[in-house]
Amino acid sequence: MKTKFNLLRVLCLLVGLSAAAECAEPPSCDFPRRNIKLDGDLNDWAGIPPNLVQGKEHLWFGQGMTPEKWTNNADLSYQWRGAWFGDRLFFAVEVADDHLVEPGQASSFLCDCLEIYLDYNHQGGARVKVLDGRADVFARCDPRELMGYELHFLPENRPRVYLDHSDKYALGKPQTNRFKRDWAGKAAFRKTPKGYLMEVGFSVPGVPLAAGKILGVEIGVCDDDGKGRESIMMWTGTKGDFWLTMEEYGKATLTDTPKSGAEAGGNGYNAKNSSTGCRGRLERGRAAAKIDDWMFLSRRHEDQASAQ
Ligand SMILES: [Ca+2]
Ligand SMILES: [Ca+2]
Ligand SMILES: [Ca+2]
Repeated sequence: MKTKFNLLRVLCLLVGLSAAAECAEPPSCDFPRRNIKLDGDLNDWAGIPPNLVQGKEHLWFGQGMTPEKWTNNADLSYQWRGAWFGDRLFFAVEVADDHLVEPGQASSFLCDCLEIYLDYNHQGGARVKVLDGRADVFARCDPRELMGYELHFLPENRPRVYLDHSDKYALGKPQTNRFKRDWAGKAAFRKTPKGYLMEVGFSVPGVPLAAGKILGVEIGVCDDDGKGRESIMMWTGTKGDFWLTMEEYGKATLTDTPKSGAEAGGNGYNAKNSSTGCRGRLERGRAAAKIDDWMFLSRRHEDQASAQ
């Protein structure tokens, strides 16, 4: 009987694996064409479904961050949306964070901080392509080497912006003026009952936009609750080196017409049904766990067979 029971479990796991395999790609969403006013009021985003980033599957670990330092979705979680108009990209990020802390760490990314990663040609590969053979990728910043961008935004009344590693994201060396001047950039911030929201828009220099264009996108939000950075949550749930490689970024397609929540991709999120749709890599993570389970069960099955 035991053997039959285990065989049944193995079969169930295999069915689960094939279902998960259909969702093995990174997450994707649409950026509808819509002009957005960057004023901290999100009414102009109505009808665009948010991508939900909630739950421990989205945590990235390393650099002193461990699972225990994240309590729950009230400690840190978020949802985000994207849009485009002309040559500008827009992002709205609503963050739940129980303690919004004034930036006080040495680097922007060690503070409460929004990070946007852009693979503007959706080419994957290294985000910084070293031309001079140096070992330390970030020892200098050559604009010709930037295959993609890592942007940081600090949640404060006049958000400081960091564009690249010219000054290694040192807190005291923001690039906000360059963001305004060269990127036609603007960032708005507002406190909310559960945390804060940020609404940002910019034109990536030299990158024209058009309907149908696909961007690689990764979003991260860092959390400092007063004792330094404790957590970062990634949209894709990657556990990889997202600041170095664009291989696992999600896919954002610029579309001409807004779509309803059910059609628009994203996480398939709407208020009544937050668990539908393809969750991309998170499903793959679960699939990996199931493979381990399956191998474990197989071994157990073999053990039992040889014992009989
Ligand atoms: Ca607005
Ligand atoms: Ca927090
Ligand atoms: Ca915080």
